[in-house]
Amino acid sequence: MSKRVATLLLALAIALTFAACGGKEEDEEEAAAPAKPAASTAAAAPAAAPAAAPAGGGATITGKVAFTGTAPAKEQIKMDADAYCKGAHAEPVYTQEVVVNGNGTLEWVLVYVKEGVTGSYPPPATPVTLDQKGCQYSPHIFGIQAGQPLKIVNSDGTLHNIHALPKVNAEFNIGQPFQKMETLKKFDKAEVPLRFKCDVHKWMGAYCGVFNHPFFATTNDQGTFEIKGLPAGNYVIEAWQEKYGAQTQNVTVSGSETKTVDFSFKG
Ligand SMILES: [Cu+2]
Repeated sequence: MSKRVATLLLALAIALTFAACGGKEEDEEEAAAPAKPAASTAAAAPAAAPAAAPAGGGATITGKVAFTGTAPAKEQIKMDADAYCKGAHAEPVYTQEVVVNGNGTLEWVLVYVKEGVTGSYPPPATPVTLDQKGCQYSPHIFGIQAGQPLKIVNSDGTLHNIHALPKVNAEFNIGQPFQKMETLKKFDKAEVPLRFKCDVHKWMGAYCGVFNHPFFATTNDQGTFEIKGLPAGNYVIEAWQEKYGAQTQNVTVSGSETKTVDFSFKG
């Protein structure tokens, strides 16, 4: 019995020692953090720059992309050419060139700051994933930074080949014959739009915008978008839709305000 008590006391003592050490380390880190900028003035600045916050600000641009006029008839994709693709869907699949949401807005519109960004925004190390799933690209439209990794994934048990068709970046065309294959690519220069197609399944298509900054978004199934972290300034905002083209609007933001910029495309 006494041996057991001793063991318990020993365990408690060890636990307290660890807790004390942990606490001390935290305190040291907390104390060290604010002191850093003062201690290592100019030399530390470039090292800190790649973090998410550096040149950014606190303003937000949000809005929605409306659709007016007559929506084009939904076009069903016939996947009969590939039994795997056909078997991957229990429900009919439609093209995503024009997707009018139930609330009269458009999905898959790329909205981005076209002009006005100053400062440097190094590309994130985190990749953007472009999946091939059910013989469709996911996402259909997306933004990526120049130099940011693009992870191309084949979630299907059939051959896809991903054929990027840039105008200013380097073209590539790679086959992914097996399920779960992954390929990392990147684009070096800003370019909007940049098309992808699959030479095996002619219905497969996707677009991305390549930017030198992180201020871009794609409208969702409510037709809305949000661009956060903008520094104060005057900006030209562009909305690009693959069938209806591009529209621009000017906006000025300051501080941590949120400005609304709505667009409307006519069918
Ligand atoms: Cu394919």
